[in-house]
Amino acid sequence: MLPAFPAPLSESVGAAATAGLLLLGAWWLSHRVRRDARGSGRRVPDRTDETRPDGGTQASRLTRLRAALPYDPVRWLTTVNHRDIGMLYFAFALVAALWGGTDALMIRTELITPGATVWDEETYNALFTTHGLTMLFFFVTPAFTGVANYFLPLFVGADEMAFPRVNALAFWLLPPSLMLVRAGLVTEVFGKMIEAVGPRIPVLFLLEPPATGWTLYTPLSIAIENPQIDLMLLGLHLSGIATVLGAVNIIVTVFTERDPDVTWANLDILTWTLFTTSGIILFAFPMLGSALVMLLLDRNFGTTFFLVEGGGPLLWQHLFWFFGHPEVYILVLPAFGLVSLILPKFAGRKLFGFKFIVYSTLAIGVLSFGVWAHHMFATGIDPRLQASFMAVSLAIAVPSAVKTFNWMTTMWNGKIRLTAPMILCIGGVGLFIVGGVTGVVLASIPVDRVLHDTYYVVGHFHFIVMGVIAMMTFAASYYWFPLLTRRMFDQRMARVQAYTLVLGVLVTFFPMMFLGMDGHPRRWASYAIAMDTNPLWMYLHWVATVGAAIIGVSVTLWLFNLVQSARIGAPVTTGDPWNLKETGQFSREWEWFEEQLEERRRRTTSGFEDE
Ligand code: HEM
Ligand SMILES: [Cu+2]
Repeated sequence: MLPAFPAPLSESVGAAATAGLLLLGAWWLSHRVRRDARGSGRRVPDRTDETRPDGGTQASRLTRLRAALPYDPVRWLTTVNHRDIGMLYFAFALVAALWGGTDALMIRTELITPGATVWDEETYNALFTTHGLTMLFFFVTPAFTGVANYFLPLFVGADEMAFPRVNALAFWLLPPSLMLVRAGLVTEVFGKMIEAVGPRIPVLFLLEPPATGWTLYTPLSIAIENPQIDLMLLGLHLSGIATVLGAVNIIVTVFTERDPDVTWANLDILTWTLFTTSGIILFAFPMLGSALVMLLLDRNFGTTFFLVEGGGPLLWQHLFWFFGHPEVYILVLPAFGLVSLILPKFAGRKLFGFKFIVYSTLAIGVLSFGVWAHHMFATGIDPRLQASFMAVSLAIAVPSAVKTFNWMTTMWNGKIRLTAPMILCIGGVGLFIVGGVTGVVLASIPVDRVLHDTYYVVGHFHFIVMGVIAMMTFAASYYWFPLLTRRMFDQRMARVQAYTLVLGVLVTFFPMMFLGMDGHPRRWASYAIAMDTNPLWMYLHWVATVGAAIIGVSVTLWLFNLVQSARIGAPVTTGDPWNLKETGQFSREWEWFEEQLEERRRRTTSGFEDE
């Protein structure tokens, strides 16, 4: 008999599904509205043509509504334009981030009480698994691939990515990947919906949410019988293929599509980091792919790659972390690139030590493959081997520190403008210092023996994943908002949002450091057993949950601001909304934007606006 699916989880998933259906409805409706209004669905005007208030006539509500709705769906499904694909990546990453964020808030809700009272243990295990996987593979990676697709060609002066159709293919592999990883929840909601009006279809209840953790450690991941695990492995494999295709495209674009006056020596900093990241992807993801296939074979075809009598669980850990550690740099290097790009613009000075930032990026790219076993200090591998891995792990802190000092030096004596993206950059650098220093602490073998698998680790990596990686996606969204939408967001609301986010991250993840130092293991659904000896734990969890709520409010504010501003924000009429010309930092993407505006203006004055 299959265990009953916990009700609260399915309810929240139900809500997500309803929202999805609503969105789909709105999309379809927009298509209809457009068809009716224009007599055919073929030629759809550019969104902002209708809403620009400089035309003299006041746009009606319906016109504005229509203009705010998405374009022709057929175009979005078939586009091979790098900017369109970039936008698709952004939309996908946003959906994934909100989904993974819901998981995080549910995790935190469970931890308000010491017992497993809100959701049950099984659900909790599924939540941290899907949260981790969704955030890493379906939020961060697509968000940065979107940045690469939209901006990299503009930066290197290319008309397109090297392989536009491969580009579209890489994107369209992602939605099915996400669905495979999270299928259990989706089919289950479907089953419940059908059950509400008719028969119960048992097959829809076959999949239980995966509860392996994002590291998929064997023997657990082999032993669990749930067929959802197999789907998840296939989904991850598919997403890996998508990521590699994207990376190949980026590498080839940088090599072959550069404008003649863009040389390796004057390649901009963001392109350098995206290029290096793609290089790491090229080596790391096929590694994960092979390991996933081996795991699938062990689960389904009786091979013994990772069984105790065969290769053993330690082999899995070696293979996994040989991918897994480079993966953390795949996530963080583009974020570093964004700091290096955006921070100088609002510090009023050019990036200090440009060359050293490039060298340190390349150094990190290489070294990232040499440190994997620092994740395995507690597994009983040879102590001499551990010492070697400790040495390399400490070495990789050096290039990271080089970057940090360069950012700080860039701000030194600068004319700092505390715009929202700048607040997020400064906050991000500060939080990264906390995350980085705690990482160095963990790289020390004796300390890691004590802190391994405690909340200290969760605190450490969230200062990085949330504190700098997610933070820089927000910063970039503000910085490029005028370019993406030709409108300005509400700057005051954005500043409030930025400060709230920094505060929220501190309040959420600092308590975890103390929990960890106090010995609280991670991945516990219930800590009731320890409450007699550690009465403080519950309060620390409360603080962290309050912090997560603050982050939730902040994210809502961001979403509200950007959605509203994309609809009715003040139109941007200059190619230089951030006054970058003043300090000689008017970069290529803004040049491109200025040209676009110019062309638009020409068309308007010669009366071709609506064509
Ligand atoms: C609102 C923000 C967030 C909150 C409140 C949050 C909270 C949590 C919590 C409580 C855990 C489980 C700890 C445990 O028991 O092991 C966790 C795990 C994790 N989180 Fe987050 N998180 C947030 C954002 C993020 C982001 C932005 C990322 C990645 C970009 C991320 C990646 C991960 C990963 C990889 C794990 C490990 C999952 C595992 O143990 O297998 N989180 N998070
Ligand atoms: Cu590592």
